[in-house]
Amino acid sequence: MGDRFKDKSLALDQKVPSAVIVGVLLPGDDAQVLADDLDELERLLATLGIKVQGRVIQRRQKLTPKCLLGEGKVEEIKLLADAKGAGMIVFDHLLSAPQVRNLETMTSKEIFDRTGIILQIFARHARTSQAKTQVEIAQLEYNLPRMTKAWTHFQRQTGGGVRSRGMGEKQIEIDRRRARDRISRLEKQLENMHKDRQNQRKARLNELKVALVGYTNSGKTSLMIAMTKANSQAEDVLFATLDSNVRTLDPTTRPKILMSDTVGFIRKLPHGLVESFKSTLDEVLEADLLLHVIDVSHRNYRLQMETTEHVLREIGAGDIPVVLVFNKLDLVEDPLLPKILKAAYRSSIFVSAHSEEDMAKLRRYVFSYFEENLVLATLEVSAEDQATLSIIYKACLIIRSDYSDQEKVIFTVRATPVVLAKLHPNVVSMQEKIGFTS
Ligand SMILES: Nc1nc2c(ncn2[C@@H]2O[C@H](COP(=O)(O)OP(=O)(O)OP(=O)(O)O)[C@@H](O)[C@H]2O)c(=O)[nH]1
Ligand SMILES: [Mg+2]
Repeated sequence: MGDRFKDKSLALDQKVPSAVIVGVLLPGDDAQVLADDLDELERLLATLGIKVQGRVIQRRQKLTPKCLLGEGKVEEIKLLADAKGAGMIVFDHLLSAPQVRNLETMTSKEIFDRTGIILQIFARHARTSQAKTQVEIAQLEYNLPRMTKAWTHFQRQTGGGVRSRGMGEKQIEIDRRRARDRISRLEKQLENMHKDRQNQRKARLNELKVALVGYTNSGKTSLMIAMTKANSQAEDVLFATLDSNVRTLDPTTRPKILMSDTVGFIRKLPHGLVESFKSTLDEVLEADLLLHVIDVSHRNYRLQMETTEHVLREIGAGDIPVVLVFNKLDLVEDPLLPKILKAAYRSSIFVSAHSEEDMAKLRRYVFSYFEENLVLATLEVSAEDQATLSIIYKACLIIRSDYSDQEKVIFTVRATPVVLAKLHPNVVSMQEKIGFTS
């Protein structure tokens, strides 16, 4: 299959390193929020190696279906892009396929919107086959209505030579059909991968799960590395992590505590994209505890917090217990901020991923959170019952074991209610939830 329609963003692979970015301010919009969104768009572009040479903000009463803005304004943006030598114009606003076509005809520049840029970043950073498949589906769906444009781009690339002769609307129709077929095939593959993962997760029932969630660049991967000393790497680019990584917090604890790192959330992440990343976020849905990581040194940390909370609710994770981890404390100048936030959010902790001491504190916090939720129980197991013994060794914190009887073993353990329910026939006595004291 040709790549020409798979990826509208062909221009990004050519040497077109600069862009002009455009934001629209509608009645009721906050100018500061738009300015921050454009800063973020600039960082998104930097992640792709594209330099922003100019920025245009326009106030409008409403958007036009033809080219979003007025034609005079579009001409002005084109002149700015010409003057700056920018080959691309990137809109912070979602553009329809006809708008892209019209804008392109009017300006002779490559036209992108925020979604197109995010998709491109996702494509670069997807590592596992699951993430790659999800990104390809999202790209195909995004490009499908824009295929005419990608096609004309292709024609330009090939100089209208032999290959493009006789390939008009009909060819585009064929390409579209192929793209749709490919989407259905990929969706089937994804479903199978999804099933495999579910089976893997079943095997992990005996473990406690913590998921790191939060806005992109808040420091999730850094915290994961610092807390598990695993060797994945933190990168100062947006969306460094697209697949959730799972690691054990400390291999010696029973039950084991698994920690997973997840894809970063972002404002204006198109709904369809969140959907297509659902299986990446499955780790979140299955977590016993969420650590919501916030870059507290960021001017917009509150907005970023809200975005994350919103997405969590949207994916159905609204009921999972959350601890707020205010990160990058080393960059905060106001010494009162932690106090103020602590008063507002009781379940919160303040750390710097760069401080070993803080990381030890956060680990202890997670351990004791779970310990507080473990139930003390006495179990009696036949010495022959290897299956049950193996569950106990894997899933319980064994406080005492008594092998004095040849036929049976008596354990005093702490375990989660789920595990004790599974061991129900062996439970002799059980204490209600106990506080952990040490
Ligand atoms: N000064 C300081 N920098 C930090 C801290 N934590 C993370 N960083 C930096 O912030 C940047 C982003 O960190 P990551 O851990 O990649 O962030 P992330 O949340 O995993 O980002 P995505 O995977 O893109 O969602 C990196 O340059 C880190 O070195 C911190 O506590 N203090
Ligand atoms: Mg990350």
